[in-house]
Amino acid sequence: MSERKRIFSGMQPTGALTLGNYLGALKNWAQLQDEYDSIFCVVDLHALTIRREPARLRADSLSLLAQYIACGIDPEKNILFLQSHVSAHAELSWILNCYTYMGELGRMTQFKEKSARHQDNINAGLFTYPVLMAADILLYQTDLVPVGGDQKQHLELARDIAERFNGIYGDVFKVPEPYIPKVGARIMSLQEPTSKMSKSDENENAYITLLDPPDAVIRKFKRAVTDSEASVRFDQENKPGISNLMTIYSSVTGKTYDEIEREFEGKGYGDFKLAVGEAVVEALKPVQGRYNELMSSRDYLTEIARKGAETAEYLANKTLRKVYKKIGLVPRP
Ligand code: ATP
Ligand code: LTN
Repeated sequence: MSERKRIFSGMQPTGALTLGNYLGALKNWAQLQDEYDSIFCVVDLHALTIRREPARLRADSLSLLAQYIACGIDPEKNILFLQSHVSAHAELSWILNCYTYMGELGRMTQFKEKSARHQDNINAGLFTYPVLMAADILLYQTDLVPVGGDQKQHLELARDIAERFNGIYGDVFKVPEPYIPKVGARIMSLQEPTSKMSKSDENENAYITLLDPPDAVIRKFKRAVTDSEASVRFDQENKPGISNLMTIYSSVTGKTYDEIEREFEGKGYGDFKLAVGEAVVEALKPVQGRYNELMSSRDYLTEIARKGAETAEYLANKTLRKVYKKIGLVPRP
């Protein structure tokens, strides 16, 4: 690889991606891929923290790879692979567990939220999830990690772990920086605009997926929860629903909030919701077309994953060997 700076990011194969995943992260991956050496991972090991049907997990993993490519991630220019194909992730994760404190992990908002939501399965993996994420990032000497706003805390922990480790053993890891978009870092639920749009929401009217057909997209936007004031104006605090729709519209069309306010001056919410829906349908059309093509060429997808894992493994093992040596494990004769 060249001397360009490096990006690493990943998503869990837990079903079709939402507009939140796209606007918060994937759109930036696509924009940054020309400037950076990029590694994009399907983090299938992370997805095990929630009980899944094996066949579903298998199908979702290749489907996620296809969604990355359909959203414009070029498999010729970037490394695309499945986390479980490179064993260094699990290995470094164990090591880093020994350099991470219970207190730090207990403070993670995502752990608190997920353990409240899955009370019947608060497993140790859910607790150490951010350590595996730190391993993902640190293995590749990553400069920049493009993610949505909800991952900021996990990234700060990854930085703390890297600095702690480097403090003891010298410069082993590059300390990564987060890359979080100014607009779209936190797309909210269409039904409950004060909580995050999430693909695991029980109410499917709460989220738009990249694979939703046009009529579903329009219907979900029409039903989006708003306020009773009937003026299209950005005010996150008092008008979270409308502000969220404005964020989506702005991210998809590139229009500023001021331009949007002017465009819908004197018009009702019905017109605005329809315009947002139509803009999203337009944006998703090419993505869905490419996705369907890719899903019918399974061999092409598995070949990308195979090649990606090969390169990723080479890079990851360089770091892992260095770590093993630094901490005093005897090199394999
Ligand atoms: P969950 O079902 O737990 O909500 P998720 O949608 O957060 O899962 P992940 O695979 O964990 O899915 O997240 C992938 C990426 O999408 C991360 O970078 C995350 O920050 C980003 N992301 C997720 N939801 C949103 C959202 N509502 N707005 C902006 N970015 C988001
Ligand atoms: N925890 C992330 C997914 C993730 C990730 C990563 C993101 C796992 N490993 C490495 C960036 C870099 C999430 O979005 N829930």
